[in-house]
Amino acid sequence: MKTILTGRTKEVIIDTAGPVIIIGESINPTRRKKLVTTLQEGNFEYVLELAESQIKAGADILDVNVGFPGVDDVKLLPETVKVLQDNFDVPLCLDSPNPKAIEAALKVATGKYLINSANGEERSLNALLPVAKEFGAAIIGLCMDDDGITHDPEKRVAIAGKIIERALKAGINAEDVIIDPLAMAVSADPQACLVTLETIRLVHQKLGHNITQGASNISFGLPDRESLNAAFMALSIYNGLTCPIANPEKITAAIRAADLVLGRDDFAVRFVEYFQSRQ
Ligand code: THG
Repeated sequence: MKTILTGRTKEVIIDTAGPVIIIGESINPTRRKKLVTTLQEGNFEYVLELAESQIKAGADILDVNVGFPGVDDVKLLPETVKVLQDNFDVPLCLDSPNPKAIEAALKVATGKYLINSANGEERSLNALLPVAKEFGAAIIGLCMDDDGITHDPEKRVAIAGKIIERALKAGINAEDVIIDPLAMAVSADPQACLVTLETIRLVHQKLGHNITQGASNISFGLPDRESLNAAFMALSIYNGLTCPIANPEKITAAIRAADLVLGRDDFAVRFVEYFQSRQ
C-alpha cells in the first residue's frame, strides 16, 4: 500500500514495503523553550532553522506542532505552515489536538498534507474525517478510543480497523489512513514497548496499512535516549513501521542501517550517501 503526500512540487511516497520515510519531530515546543519564546514574538527564524537542519539530516516530511499554553493555534498553525511552505518543499504533518487549527492550516496548504491526528473516539472521528475528506488530506489514526488506552495489542488493532472503516465510509481512500500504534515511555511501564511492537506487527499483517509513531516518546525520563530510541526503531521497522516521527539528526543513521539490513538498499547506496553527507 502506498500513501502519497505532496509539498508544493515534491512528492513523497510512503510504501508499506519500505524504505522508511522520516517525519521530523523537532518543530514541537516540548522542552524547546526557544520555540515558544520566538513564536510568541511572531519570529519564525528558529522554526525555519529547525526545518532546514532536519531536512539536511534526512527528514522527508516535517511535523508541525505549535501547541503551548495560551497559544491561539487556529491563528498560529496556519501562519507557521505558510512560512514553512514558502521556504521548503516537503509535505507537512499538522500536529494539533484542535480540529479547528488543523482545518485552518489545511485552508492555506499548498500540498497534500497529513493530519496528526484522529483517534477512535466518536468526537475525534466526527470532527476530523469530514475535514480530511474536504481537503483531500491523509490522516493518522491513533489506536485509542472512548475507553482510553488498552494494553492489549489485539484491541489496539481492532480500534485501528474501526478507524479505517469509518474513514472509508467518510469517502477517504484506505491508503490515506496511517495507523499509530501508540508508543509510550518504557520508564513508566516495562511492557510498553512490547505492546507497541506487537501492535505494529499485527497492523502490518492484518490491515496492511502504513504505520507511524512518535518514536522518541519511549525514552522520556531515561539517560542515553539515543541508544534506546535506535534499538526500538530497528525493532519497530522490522515489524512494519514505515514513517516514524523522530529526530532525524539523531536517528537517520540507524534508520538507513535498518533499511540496509532488511534488503531495501541495494549496494548500500543510501547508507553510504548518508554517511558521506554527514562527514
Ligand atoms: N504520535 C503522533 N504524533 C506525535 C506523537 C505520537 N506528536 C508528538 C510526539 N508524539 C512526537 N514528537 C516528539 C517531539 C519531541 C520529542 C519527543 C516526541 C522529544 N524532544 C526532546 C526532549 O523532550 O527532550 C527535545 C529535543 C531533542 O533532544 O531532540 O523527546 O506519539 N501521531
